[in-house]
Amino acid sequence: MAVRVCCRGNRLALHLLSRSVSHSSVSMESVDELDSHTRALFSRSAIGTFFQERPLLTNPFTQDALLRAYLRRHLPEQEVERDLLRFGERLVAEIDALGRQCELKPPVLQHYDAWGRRVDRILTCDAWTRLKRISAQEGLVAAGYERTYGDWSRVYQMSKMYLFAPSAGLYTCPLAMTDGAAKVIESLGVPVREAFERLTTRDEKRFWTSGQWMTERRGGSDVSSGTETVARRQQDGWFKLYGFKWFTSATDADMTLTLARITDQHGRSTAGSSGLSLFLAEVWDADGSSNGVEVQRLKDKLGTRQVPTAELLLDGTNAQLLSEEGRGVASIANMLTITRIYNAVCAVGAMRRISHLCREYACKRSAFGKLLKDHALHVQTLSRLEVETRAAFLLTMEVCRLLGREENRSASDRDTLLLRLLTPVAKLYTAKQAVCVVSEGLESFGGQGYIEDTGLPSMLRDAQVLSIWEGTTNVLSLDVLRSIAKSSGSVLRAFFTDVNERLLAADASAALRPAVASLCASLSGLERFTRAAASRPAGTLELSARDLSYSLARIYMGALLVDHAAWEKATHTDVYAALRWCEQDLCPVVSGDSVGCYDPQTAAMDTALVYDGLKP
Ligand code: UCC
Repeated sequence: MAVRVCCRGNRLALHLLSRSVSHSSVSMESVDELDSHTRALFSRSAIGTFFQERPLLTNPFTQDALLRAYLRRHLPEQEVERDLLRFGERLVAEIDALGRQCELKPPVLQHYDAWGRRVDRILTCDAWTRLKRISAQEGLVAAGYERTYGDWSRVYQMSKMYLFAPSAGLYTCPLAMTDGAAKVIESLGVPVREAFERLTTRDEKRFWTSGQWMTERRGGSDVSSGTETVARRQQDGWFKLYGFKWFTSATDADMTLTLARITDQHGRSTAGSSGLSLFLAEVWDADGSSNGVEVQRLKDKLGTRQVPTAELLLDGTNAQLLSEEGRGVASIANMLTITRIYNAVCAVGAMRRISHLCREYACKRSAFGKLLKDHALHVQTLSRLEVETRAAFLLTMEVCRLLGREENRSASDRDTLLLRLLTPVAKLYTAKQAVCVVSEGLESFGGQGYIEDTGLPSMLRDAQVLSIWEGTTNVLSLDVLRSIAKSSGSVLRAFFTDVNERLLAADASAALRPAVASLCASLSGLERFTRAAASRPAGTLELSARDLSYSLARIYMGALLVDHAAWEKATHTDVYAALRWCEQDLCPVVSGDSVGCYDPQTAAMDTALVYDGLKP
């Protein structure tokens, strides 16, 4: 009732307001009248009549022109389209709200029960538990192992994951590790059938998630010298683990893969990478008590607050050896490949979501007399975000395609080499893009982008982790160098051949010629740089690693955009996106080299600059 009275008052006040402003002279009487009606308009619960419409989430699959075109081109199964259409509706109607609840109700650690017993329970909200069930029902991990679509199975699975990620309250984190653990078990061929079956099931009652406990206090990125956890062999062939894990994500998982050093009968172990072995441990015993795991505390993080991240003391945790002794890092590398691909998928998912929200909002927000969508400068900004998102999408999907081919045993040698090279490239580059795109996206909402209960700020917080976990940008740039060195340059030869073939195929298109020309020039420059780098002073390659990785990413993304735009059913927007992408510096490593960025004296100058003025 009160509201209705207010509304009537507002209408009257508006009428009077418009009457009064149309007269040049206003009597005292009408000022009073105006005053009282203005009070009716702006007092107590009456706070004015204008309320900005919020951006609405609608089916993210139907809204996604590039995803739909990509699938029409490569995986035109009706069944896939129907599933993604249905899933898109479920995301809007159910999943998105669950993800938001996970942000609002972060996990807590209960150290003791009411009677003083140490219990170390990680209490998560109902929405988190429901997301686990939904993940199983939807086959979000299972689809990667059912291989229903042959070479394209990973593309199907990751298309779904990409739609899921921005609504899922970081449930993608446990799914990434679950998928990674399944991959390790499958590739090592070890007899842990129950674990594998549970990680890859669609049965929500049997579904397990896995953790990945790699990081220790000394460790961080340097897992090999930083891992102190030891494994003592038991009579029955199992091991007991003792150590302290400093960052364990989604610690409510059912099982985990972890690294430890096997000790001999005198308690001695081997230092370095060759001393590390890979273990599987179930986190909880059958009675619900933990398997020798004490949760010290949960981490207080910038973002990913939905995910319980813990410090763990392993005090006699029963574990099964999975790898050959001393082959821990090489064995867990398969998990890293999967989690790094997930990272890229989630990065693109975040970019796509913010771009869609921005463009939707621009259709309903007016400023300076017209909708934002009619301000050319605003739309130019959104168009730049769109180009970044498209490039990131195509690179990420290509990596998923290569993974699918490898798992379906149809990968050529070139596919395998490209998968090795492009996995770290995609992870490191899309993570950086996601931070920039999400940040710019928030800005396009003005002040509202900075307001917590719009749900927008958490997108930026969560994007920031993408360049940190699963290997920072520099660690992954060094992984790019590792892949080049380990393959004696074959990964680069595969790269050059592949890009050249794509460009040749696209050269017939006149509209794409400027993009192709720019890519050809950049590719030649990159080839010259990598050939010359071998004979340069030690340290040159390391100094150039980040710019080299960025060059690989930009050139490959350009080649994929051109390839997509050259498809006979491509649209003029596909061509425009390719042209715009190729206008930037596609090969920053050549630009950097031309101004001496990787010369030995530059390293000394960098040091002098960084430490300028530092007092001992
Ligand atoms: O756990 C974390 C958070 C969990 C959350 C997961 C969710 C993510 C999903 C996101 C979606 C939202 S964060 C912690 C993650 N930690 C890391 O990523 C570690 C970063 N550090 C590295 O990557 C380093 O480069 C190390 C640890 C791999 C370096 O180890 P080493 O032992 O010093 O390196 P080596 O000696 O070069 O490599 C040892 C072996 C070699 O094989 P062999 O012995 O056959 O020559 C390497 O070729 O491992 C092999 N190897 C690889 N193989 C190393 N890296 C790779 C690779 N990337 N691919 C294949």
